[in-house]
Amino acid sequence: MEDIRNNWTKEEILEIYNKPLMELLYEAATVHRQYHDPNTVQVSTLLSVKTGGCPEDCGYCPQAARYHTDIEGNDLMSVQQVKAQALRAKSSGSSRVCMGAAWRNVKDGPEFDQVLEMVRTINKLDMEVCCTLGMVTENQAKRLAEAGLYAYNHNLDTSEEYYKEVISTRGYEDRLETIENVRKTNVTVCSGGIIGMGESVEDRAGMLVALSTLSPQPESVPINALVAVEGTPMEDEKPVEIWEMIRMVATTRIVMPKTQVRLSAGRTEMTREGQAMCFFAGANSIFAGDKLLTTPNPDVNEDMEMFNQLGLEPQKAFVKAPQPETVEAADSQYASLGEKPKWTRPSHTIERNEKAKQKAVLTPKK
Ligand code: SAM
Ligand code: DTB
Ligand code: SF4
Repeated sequence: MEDIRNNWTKEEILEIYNKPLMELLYEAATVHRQYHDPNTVQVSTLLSVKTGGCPEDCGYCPQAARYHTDIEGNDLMSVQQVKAQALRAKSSGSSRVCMGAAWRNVKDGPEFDQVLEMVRTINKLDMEVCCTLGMVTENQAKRLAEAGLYAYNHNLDTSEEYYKEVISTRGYEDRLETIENVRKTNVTVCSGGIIGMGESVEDRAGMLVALSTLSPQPESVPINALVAVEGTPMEDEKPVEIWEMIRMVATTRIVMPKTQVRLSAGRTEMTREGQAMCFFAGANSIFAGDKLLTTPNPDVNEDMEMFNQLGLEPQKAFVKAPQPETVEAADSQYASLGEKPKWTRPSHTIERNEKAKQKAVLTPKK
Protein backbone atom coordinates (compact mmCIF):
# COMPACT_ATOMS: atom_id res chain seq x y z
CA MET A 1 0.00 0.00 0.00
CA GLU A 2 2.89 2.37 -0.75
CA ASP A 3 1.16 5.23 -2.50
CA ILE A 4 3.24 8.15 -1.30
CA ARG A 5 3.27 10.75 -4.06
CA ASN A 6 6.25 13.05 -4.47
CA ASN A 7 4.85 15.03 -7.39
CA TRP A 8 2.05 17.12 -5.88
CA THR A 9 1.43 20.35 -7.77
CA LYS A 10 0.39 23.67 -6.28
CA GLU A 11 -2.92 23.53 -8.16
CA GLU A 12 -3.75 20.09 -6.74
CA ILE A 13 -2.85 21.19 -3.23
CA LEU A 14 -4.95 24.36 -3.52
CA GLU A 15 -7.87 22.28 -4.70
CA ILE A 16 -7.57 20.10 -1.58
CA TYR A 17 -7.14 23.10 0.78
CA ASN A 18 -10.24 24.82 -0.63
CA LYS A 19 -12.60 21.81 -0.56
CA PRO A 20 -15.85 22.12 1.38
CA LEU A 21 -14.73 21.57 4.99
CA MET A 22 -16.72 18.38 5.61
CA GLU A 23 -15.26 16.76 2.47
CA LEU A 24 -11.76 17.84 3.46
CA LEU A 25 -12.11 16.51 7.01
CA TYR A 26 -13.52 13.18 5.85
CA GLU A 27 -10.77 12.68 3.30
CA ALA A 28 -7.99 13.66 5.71
CA ALA A 29 -9.38 11.47 8.50
CA THR A 30 -9.62 8.54 6.08
CA VAL A 31 -5.99 8.91 4.98
CA HIS A 32 -4.97 9.33 8.63
CA ARG A 33 -6.52 6.00 9.59
CA GLN A 34 -4.72 4.16 6.77
CA TYR A 35 -1.31 5.05 8.14
CA HIS A 36 -1.68 5.87 11.84
CA ASP A 37 -3.49 4.91 15.00
CA PRO A 38 -5.99 7.79 15.27
CA ASN A 39 -5.99 7.59 19.08
CA THR A 40 -2.25 8.07 19.51
CA VAL A 41 -0.51 11.44 19.63
CA GLN A 42 3.23 11.91 19.89
CA VAL A 43 4.25 14.28 22.68
CA SER A 44 7.46 16.35 22.47
CA THR A 45 8.96 18.77 24.97
CA LEU A 46 10.84 21.82 23.78
CA LEU A 47 13.96 22.96 25.55
CA SER A 48 15.58 26.24 24.61
CA VAL A 49 19.20 25.35 25.30
CA LYS A 50 20.50 28.70 24.04
CA THR A 51 18.08 31.61 24.02
CA GLY A 52 18.09 34.99 22.25
CA GLY A 53 20.81 37.13 20.75
CA CYS A 54 20.44 35.55 17.29
CA PRO A 55 22.11 37.39 14.37
CA GLU A 56 19.33 36.51 11.88
CA ASP A 57 16.42 38.79 10.91
CA CYS A 58 13.53 36.25 10.82
CA GLY A 59 10.47 38.53 10.93
CA TYR A 60 8.50 36.24 13.25
CA CYS A 61 11.17 35.53 15.82
CA PRO A 62 11.43 37.02 19.30
CA GLN A 63 15.00 35.70 19.57
CA ALA A 64 16.48 37.88 16.82
CA ALA A 65 18.91 40.29 18.55
CA ARG A 66 18.00 43.20 16.26
CA TYR A 67 14.40 43.47 17.52
CA HIS A 68 13.60 44.46 21.09
CA THR A 69 11.37 41.87 22.68
CA ASP A 70 11.27 41.26 26.41
CA ILE A 71 12.60 37.70 26.35
CA GLU A 72 15.43 36.75 28.65
CA GLY A 73 18.52 35.60 26.74
CA ASN A 74 20.65 32.73 28.03
CA ASP A 75 24.01 31.17 27.19
CA LEU A 76 24.21 27.47 26.36
CA MET A 77 22.75 25.32 29.15
CA SER A 78 24.89 22.71 30.90
CA VAL A 79 24.50 19.00 30.12
CA GLN A 80 23.35 18.41 33.71
CA GLN A 81 20.60 21.05 33.44
CA VAL A 82 19.41 19.50 30.18
CA LYS A 83 19.41 16.01 31.72
CA ALA A 84 17.29 17.19 34.65
CA GLN A 85 14.75 18.83 32.30
CA ALA A 86 14.63 15.76 30.05
CA LEU A 87 13.88 13.53 33.05
CA ARG A 88 11.09 15.87 34.08
CA ALA A 89 9.67 15.77 30.54
CA LYS A 90 9.84 11.96 30.49
CA SER A 91 7.99 11.65 33.78
CA SER A 92 5.22 13.86 32.45
CA GLY A 93 4.66 11.61 29.41
CA SER A 94 6.91 13.08 26.72
CA SER A 95 8.69 10.67 24.39
CA ARG A 96 10.83 13.32 22.69
CA VAL A 97 12.98 16.26 23.71
CA CYS A 98 13.56 18.94 21.08
CA MET A 99 16.52 21.20 21.87
CA GLY A 100 16.50 24.61 20.20
CA ALA A 101 19.39 27.05 19.89
CA ALA A 102 19.12 30.63 18.64
CA TRP A 103 21.93 30.14 16.13
CA ARG A 104 22.18 30.94 12.42
CA ASN A 105 24.20 27.77 11.92
CA VAL A 106 26.21 25.25 13.90
CA LYS A 107 29.86 26.14 14.44
CA ASP A 108 32.44 23.45 15.19
CA GLY A 109 33.94 23.96 18.64
CA PRO A 110 33.26 23.49 22.36
CA GLU A 111 29.59 24.60 22.23
CA PHE A 112 28.76 22.07 19.52
CA ASP A 113 30.68 19.42 21.48
CA GLN A 114 28.49 20.26 24.48
CA VAL A 115 25.32 19.87 22.38
CA LEU A 116 26.62 16.47 21.16
CA GLU A 117 27.01 15.43 24.81
CA MET A 118 23.42 16.55 25.48
CA VAL A 119 22.29 14.32 22.59
CA ARG A 120 24.20 11.33 24.00
CA THR A 121 22.78 11.94 27.47
CA ILE A 122 19.13 12.15 26.38
CA ASN A 123 19.38 9.17 24.02
CA LYS A 124 20.66 7.14 26.97
CA LEU A 125 17.46 8.08 28.83
CA ASP A 126 15.63 6.20 26.03
CA MET A 127 13.93 9.31 24.74
CA GLU A 128 13.87 10.49 21.12
CA VAL A 129 16.26 13.43 20.76
CA CYS A 130 15.63 16.23 18.30
CA CYS A 131 17.75 19.31 17.71
CA THR A 132 17.05 22.58 15.92
CA LEU A 133 20.31 24.50 15.72
CA GLY A 134 20.12 26.32 12.37
CA MET A 135 22.08 25.31 9.27
CA VAL A 136 24.35 22.24 9.46
CA THR A 137 27.00 20.81 7.16
CA GLU A 138 27.15 17.13 6.19
CA ASN A 139 29.96 16.44 8.69
CA GLN A 140 28.05 18.17 11.49
CA ALA A 141 24.93 16.13 10.65
CA LYS A 142 27.04 12.95 10.77
CA ARG A 143 28.42 13.91 14.18
CA LEU A 144 24.89 14.50 15.49
CA ALA A 145 23.81 11.12 14.07
CA GLU A 146 26.75 9.38 15.72
CA ALA A 147 25.83 10.92 19.08
CA GLY A 148 22.37 9.33 18.79
CA LEU A 149 20.18 12.09 17.34
CA TYR A 150 16.73 10.86 16.29
CA ALA A 151 15.44 13.94 14.43
CA TYR A 152 16.67 17.29 13.13
CA ASN A 153 14.19 20.17 12.84
CA HIS A 154 14.77 22.74 10.13
CA ASN A 155 11.66 24.54 8.95
CA LEU A 156 11.08 25.85 5.43
CA ASP A 157 8.61 28.18 7.18
CA THR A 158 6.71 29.29 4.02
CA SER A 159 6.89 29.23 0.20
CA GLU A 160 10.15 30.07 -1.57
CA GLU A 161 8.55 33.28 -2.91
CA TYR A 162 7.29 34.55 0.46
CA TYR A 163 10.51 33.57 2.27
CA LYS A 164 12.09 36.68 0.76
CA GLU A 165 9.50 38.80 2.59
CA VAL A 166 10.29 37.21 5.95
CA ILE A 167 14.07 36.73 6.13
CA SER A 168 16.90 38.53 4.36
CA THR A 169 19.90 37.00 6.11
CA ARG A 170 19.71 33.57 4.45
CA GLY A 171 18.10 31.91 1.45
CA TYR A 172 15.60 29.11 0.93
CA GLU A 173 18.37 27.10 -0.77
CA ASP A 174 20.33 27.09 2.53
CA ARG A 175 17.38 25.50 4.26
CA LEU A 176 17.03 22.85 1.54
CA GLU A 177 20.75 22.12 1.62
CA THR A 178 20.67 21.55 5.39
CA ILE A 179 17.76 19.15 4.99
CA GLU A 180 19.79 17.30 2.31
CA ASN A 181 22.75 17.11 4.68
CA VAL A 182 20.57 15.57 7.38
CA ARG A 183 19.17 13.11 4.82
CA LYS A 184 22.67 11.76 4.21
CA THR A 185 22.48 10.27 7.74
CA ASN A 186 19.94 8.08 9.54
CA VAL A 187 18.56 11.07 11.42
CA THR A 188 14.89 11.67 10.59
CA VAL A 189 13.84 15.02 9.10
CA CYS A 190 11.40 17.38 10.81
CA SER A 191 10.46 20.37 8.65
CA GLY A 192 7.35 22.52 8.50
CA GLY A 193 6.31 26.10 8.75
CA ILE A 194 4.23 28.94 10.10
CA ILE A 195 0.85 30.27 9.00
CA GLY A 196 -0.42 33.75 9.83
CA MET A 197 2.61 35.76 8.70
CA GLY A 198 0.64 37.65 6.04
CA GLU A 199 1.22 34.97 3.41
CA SER A 200 -1.41 33.96 0.85
CA VAL A 201 -3.11 30.58 0.61
CA GLU A 202 -0.95 30.06 -2.51
CA ASP A 203 2.15 30.46 -0.31
CA ARG A 204 0.83 27.85 2.10
CA ALA A 205 0.29 25.49 -0.83
CA GLY A 206 3.76 26.39 -2.15
CA MET A 207 5.31 25.37 1.15
CA LEU A 208 3.45 22.07 1.06
CA VAL A 209 4.71 21.48 -2.50
CA ALA A 210 8.29 22.08 -1.31
CA LEU A 211 7.88 19.67 1.62
CA SER A 212 5.85 16.94 -0.08
CA THR A 213 8.15 16.72 -3.12
CA LEU A 214 11.15 15.96 -0.91
CA SER A 215 11.98 12.31 -1.36
CA PRO A 216 11.52 10.78 1.13
CA GLN A 217 9.02 13.19 2.64
CA PRO A 218 9.89 14.57 6.12
CA GLU A 219 9.04 12.12 8.91
CA SER A 220 7.60 15.02 10.85
CA VAL A 221 5.98 18.33 9.79
CA PRO A 222 5.22 20.98 12.42
CA ILE A 223 2.45 23.43 11.58
CA ASN A 224 2.85 26.58 13.69
CA ALA A 225 0.36 29.43 14.00
CA LEU A 226 2.34 32.65 14.30
CA VAL A 227 2.80 33.82 17.89
CA ALA A 228 2.83 37.58 17.23
CA VAL A 229 5.40 38.86 19.72
CA GLU A 230 5.63 42.57 20.55
CA GLY A 231 8.76 44.14 19.12
CA THR A 232 9.02 41.74 16.15
CA PRO A 233 8.14 42.92 12.62
CA MET A 234 5.03 40.71 12.77
CA GLU A 235 3.68 42.07 16.07
CA ASP A 236 0.49 43.36 14.38
CA GLU A 237 -0.40 40.28 12.35
CA LYS A 238 -3.93 39.20 13.13
CA PRO A 239 -4.44 35.80 14.77
CA VAL A 240 -4.89 32.73 12.60
CA GLU A 241 -8.47 31.49 12.49
CA ILE A 242 -8.96 27.94 13.69
CA TRP A 243 -10.50 27.04 10.30
CA GLU A 244 -7.23 27.93 8.58
CA MET A 245 -5.30 25.73 10.98
CA ILE A 246 -7.71 22.83 10.41
CA ARG A 247 -7.46 23.22 6.62
CA MET A 248 -3.66 23.40 6.77
CA VAL A 249 -3.40 20.30 8.98
CA ALA A 250 -5.85 18.33 6.83
CA THR A 251 -4.08 19.25 3.59
CA THR A 252 -0.70 18.37 5.09
CA ARG A 253 -2.10 15.00 6.19
CA ILE A 254 -3.45 14.22 2.70
CA VAL A 255 -0.28 15.10 0.78
CA MET A 256 2.09 13.55 3.35
CA PRO A 257 0.17 10.51 4.61
CA LYS A 258 2.94 8.78 6.60
CA THR A 259 4.30 11.94 8.24
CA GLN A 260 3.70 12.90 11.86
CA VAL A 261 1.87 16.23 11.59
CA ARG A 262 2.55 18.41 14.63
CA LEU A 263 0.09 20.95 15.98
CA SER A 264 2.83 23.32 17.13
CA ALA A 265 2.92 26.98 18.21
CA GLY A 266 -0.39 28.71 18.77
CA ARG A 267 -2.27 26.12 20.85
CA THR A 268 -2.85 28.57 23.73
CA GLU A 269 -5.23 30.45 21.42
CA MET A 270 -7.14 27.31 20.40
CA THR A 271 -10.12 25.81 22.19
CA ARG A 272 -10.21 22.10 23.00
CA GLU A 273 -12.88 21.66 20.34
CA GLY A 274 -10.62 23.37 17.81
CA GLN A 275 -7.69 21.15 18.73
CA ALA A 276 -9.94 18.07 18.59
CA MET A 277 -10.84 18.98 15.00
CA CYS A 278 -7.14 19.29 14.19
CA PHE A 279 -6.53 15.79 15.61
CA PHE A 280 -9.47 14.50 13.58
CA ALA A 281 -7.96 16.19 10.51
CA GLY A 282 -4.75 14.23 11.01
CA ALA A 283 -2.57 16.07 13.52
CA ASN A 284 -0.82 13.41 15.61
CA SER A 285 1.84 15.25 17.52
CA ILE A 286 2.06 18.22 19.91
CA PHE A 287 4.54 20.17 21.97
CA ALA A 288 3.79 19.79 25.67
CA GLY A 289 5.03 21.87 28.58
CA ASP A 290 4.04 25.36 29.67
CA LYS A 291 6.63 27.00 27.43
CA LEU A 292 7.54 26.61 23.76
CA LEU A 293 10.99 28.20 23.29
CA THR A 294 10.22 31.64 24.70
CA THR A 295 6.41 31.95 24.52
CA PRO A 296 3.63 30.24 26.53
CA ASN A 297 2.09 26.87 25.74
CA PRO A 298 -0.83 25.09 27.49
CA ASP A 299 -0.16 23.58 30.90
CA VAL A 300 0.73 19.85 30.89
CA ASN A 301 -2.18 19.00 33.19
CA GLU A 302 -4.63 20.72 30.88
CA ASP A 303 -3.26 18.74 27.95
CA MET A 304 -3.56 15.49 29.91
CA GLU A 305 -7.16 16.37 30.72
CA MET A 306 -7.79 17.00 27.01
CA PHE A 307 -6.19 13.65 26.12
CA ASN A 308 -8.47 11.92 28.65
CA GLN A 309 -11.56 13.65 27.29
CA LEU A 310 -10.70 12.70 23.71
CA GLY A 311 -9.45 9.19 24.55
CA LEU A 312 -5.99 9.98 23.18
CA GLU A 313 -2.82 8.17 24.31
CA PRO A 314 0.73 9.52 24.16
CA GLN A 315 2.84 7.65 21.59
CA LYS A 316 5.72 5.56 22.95
CA ALA A 317 9.30 6.41 21.96
CA PHE A 318 10.83 4.73 18.88
CA VAL A 319 7.65 3.23 17.41
CA LYS A 320 8.16 4.94 14.03
CA ALA A 321 11.94 4.41 13.71
CA PRO A 322 14.45 2.43 15.82
CA GLN A 323 16.48 4.01 18.60
CA PRO A 324 19.87 5.15 17.28
CA GLU A 325 23.05 3.93 18.93
CA THR A 326 25.22 6.42 20.76
CA VAL A 327 28.94 6.51 19.96
CA GLU A 328 30.99 8.08 22.75
CA ALA A 329 33.07 11.19 21.97
CA ALA A 330 36.33 9.24 22.42
CA ASP A 331 35.29 6.68 19.76
CA SER A 332 33.98 9.18 17.22
CA GLN A 333 34.78 8.62 13.53
CA TYR A 334 33.98 12.16 12.53
CA ALA A 335 36.40 14.75 13.84
CA SER A 336 35.53 18.41 14.03
CA LEU A 337 36.61 19.88 10.69
CA GLY A 338 36.65 23.47 11.91
CA GLU A 339 34.51 24.24 8.87
CA LYS A 340 33.62 27.75 7.77
CA PRO A 341 30.71 27.01 5.44
CA LYS A 342 29.55 29.63 2.96
CA TRP A 343 25.82 29.89 3.57
CA THR A 344 24.21 32.58 1.42
CA ARG A 345 23.51 36.13 2.62
CA PRO A 346 20.98 37.71 0.27
CA SER A 347 20.72 40.94 2.38
CA HIS A 348 17.83 42.44 0.40
CA THR A 349 15.63 44.94 2.25
CA ILE A 350 12.41 43.85 3.95
CA GLU A 351 10.56 46.97 4.93
CA ARG A 352 8.79 45.71 8.04
CA ASN A 353 11.99 44.09 9.34
CA GLU A 354 13.83 47.39 8.85
CA LYS A 355 11.08 49.30 10.66
CA ALA A 356 11.19 46.95 13.66
CA LYS A 357 14.97 47.29 13.77
CA GLN A 358 14.77 51.11 13.67
CA LYS A 359 12.16 51.07 16.42
CA ALA A 360 14.48 48.93 18.55
CA VAL A 361 17.33 51.42 18.07
CA LEU A 362 15.08 54.27 19.21
CA THR A 363 13.72 52.41 22.24
CA PRO A 364 16.60 50.91 24.23
CA LYS A 365 15.97 47.55 25.91
CA LYS A 366 14.34 47.65 29.35
N1 SAM B 1 17.61 29.01 14.98
C1 SAM B 1 17.17 27.80 14.42
C2 SAM B 1 16.47 27.97 13.10
O1 SAM B 1 15.98 29.04 12.81
O2 SAM B 1 16.39 27.00 12.37
C3 SAM B 1 16.27 26.99 15.36
C4 SAM B 1 15.29 27.68 16.27
S1 SAM B 1 13.93 28.50 15.48
C5 SAM B 1 13.22 29.39 16.82
C6 SAM B 1 12.81 27.20 15.10
C7 SAM B 1 11.50 27.53 14.44
O3 SAM B 1 10.61 28.12 15.38
C8 SAM B 1 11.50 28.50 13.29
O4 SAM B 1 11.92 27.93 12.10
C9 SAM B 1 10.03 28.90 13.23
O5 SAM B 1 9.33 28.04 12.35
C10 SAM B 1 9.55 28.69 14.67
N2 SAM B 1 9.16 29.97 15.28
C11 SAM B 1 9.99 30.93 15.74
N3 SAM B 1 9.31 31.98 16.22
C12 SAM B 1 7.99 31.70 16.04
C13 SAM B 1 6.80 32.43 16.31
N4 SAM B 1 6.80 33.64 16.84
N5 SAM B 1 5.62 31.85 16.02
C14 SAM B 1 5.61 30.60 15.47
N6 SAM B 1 6.71 29.89 15.17
C15 SAM B 1 7.89 30.43 15.45
C1 DTB C 1 8.68 24.33 15.45
O1 DTB C 1 8.25 24.17 14.29
N1 DTB C 1 8.10 25.07 16.36
C2 DTB C 1 8.86 25.08 17.58
C3 DTB C 1 10.02 24.10 17.26
N2 DTB C 1 9.78 23.75 15.90
C4 DTB C 1 11.40 24.51 17.47
C5 DTB C 1 9.23 26.44 18.02
C6 DTB C 1 8.05 27.38 18.20
C7 DTB C 1 8.56 28.67 18.73
C8 DTB C 1 7.46 29.65 19.04
C9 DTB C 1 8.00 30.94 19.52
C10 DTB C 1 8.79 30.87 20.78
O2 DTB C 1 8.35 30.23 21.77
O3 DTB C 1 9.85 31.48 20.84
FE1 SF4 D 1 17.52 32.98 14.90
FE2 SF4 D 1 16.15 30.75 14.43
FE3 SF4 D 1 14.94 32.93 15.50
FE4 SF4 D 1 15.70 32.98 12.96
S1 SF4 D 1 14.17 31.61 13.86
S2 SF4 D 1 16.05 34.61 14.49
S3 SF4 D 1 17.57 31.77 13.03
S4 SF4 D 1 16.50 31.69 16.44
